[in-house]
Amino acid sequence: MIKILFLSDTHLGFDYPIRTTKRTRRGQDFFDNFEYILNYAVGNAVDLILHGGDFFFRTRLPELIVNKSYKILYEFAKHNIPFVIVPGNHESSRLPRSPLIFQPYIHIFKEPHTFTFDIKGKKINISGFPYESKNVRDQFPEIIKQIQDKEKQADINLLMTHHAVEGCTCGPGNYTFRKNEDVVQMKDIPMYYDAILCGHIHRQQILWKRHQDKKSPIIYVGSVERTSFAEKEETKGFYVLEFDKDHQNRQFIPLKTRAMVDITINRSFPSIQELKTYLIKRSRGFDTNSIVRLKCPDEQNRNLINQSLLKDVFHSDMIIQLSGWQQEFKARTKKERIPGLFD
Ligand SMILES: [Mn+2]
Repeated sequence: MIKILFLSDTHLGFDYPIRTTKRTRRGQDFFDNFEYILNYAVGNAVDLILHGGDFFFRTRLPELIVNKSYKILYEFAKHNIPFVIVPGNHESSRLPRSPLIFQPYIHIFKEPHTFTFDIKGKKINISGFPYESKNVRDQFPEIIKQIQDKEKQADINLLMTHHAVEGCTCGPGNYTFRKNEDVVQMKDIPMYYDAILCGHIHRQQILWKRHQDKKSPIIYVGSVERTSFAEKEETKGFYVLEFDKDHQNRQFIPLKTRAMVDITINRSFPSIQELKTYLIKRSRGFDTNSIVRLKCPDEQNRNLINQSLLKDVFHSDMIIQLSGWQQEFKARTKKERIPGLFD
């Protein structure tokens, strides 16, 4: 049996403090989940790890982030488990160079290509291509042809992409990707892959490519942490895929993530004390490390809120986002200088 671990969208560096700060930051959460997955791979004798892209949170990165991330990969490479990455849009289809990742066990797609592995007497082909920013819809068939030319059919054939495939969904309104130029068309997905492994869409989901009586799963594993409130209801995790003769088995393993919660203040309060009591009541039961989005459409209410009120109501491990009025609040309350709430 071959065990393959699939993860994606680690967005390393997201909200990671470069200078010291008193405010609670989320940066380490992303690293923690990434390292949790690598430890899982070692502890559970995984044969191969595949990363679906957006390894980093953006293209131009502080050296501290690059080194911190690559040192983790460098250490992991000592376990001799091959690690394959398909670069995503957040890293502009390429990862920063570094001697730390010139390792025989680290494989990064620089062009359409197939990496071949011999594991437990089985031949495994991992095909893929870096994120294509120009009209992937029309270019995809040609890209597949380039890969196909190099490909010899193996015992297990997988395709990796960092793109939306027609029919995949995201966001609170279940936005569905259809025919735009940044969407791969279902009809263009070849039938000969045992599975298509995708990054880019942060929601875990499985689509199916069907042809006659055959079908292949198109697997979105999602991100390892929530990067926006659009993902607040989504469970984050990673897949362990097991391939045994003609059988494949999938297990989605959830990760710990910070809760995202909303409070909307939609009645008016005569005094600061009454507003405070209301907010304390509303936030009762929230995890102490939640991300709280505070919506306050009424200007009179907004004017009652100051830094010390927020400090009194919310736990210091919480992250408070003022939806649409953060700048206004900062400007109005900057003289209060209560450390830790916002930088
Ligand atoms: Mn992403």
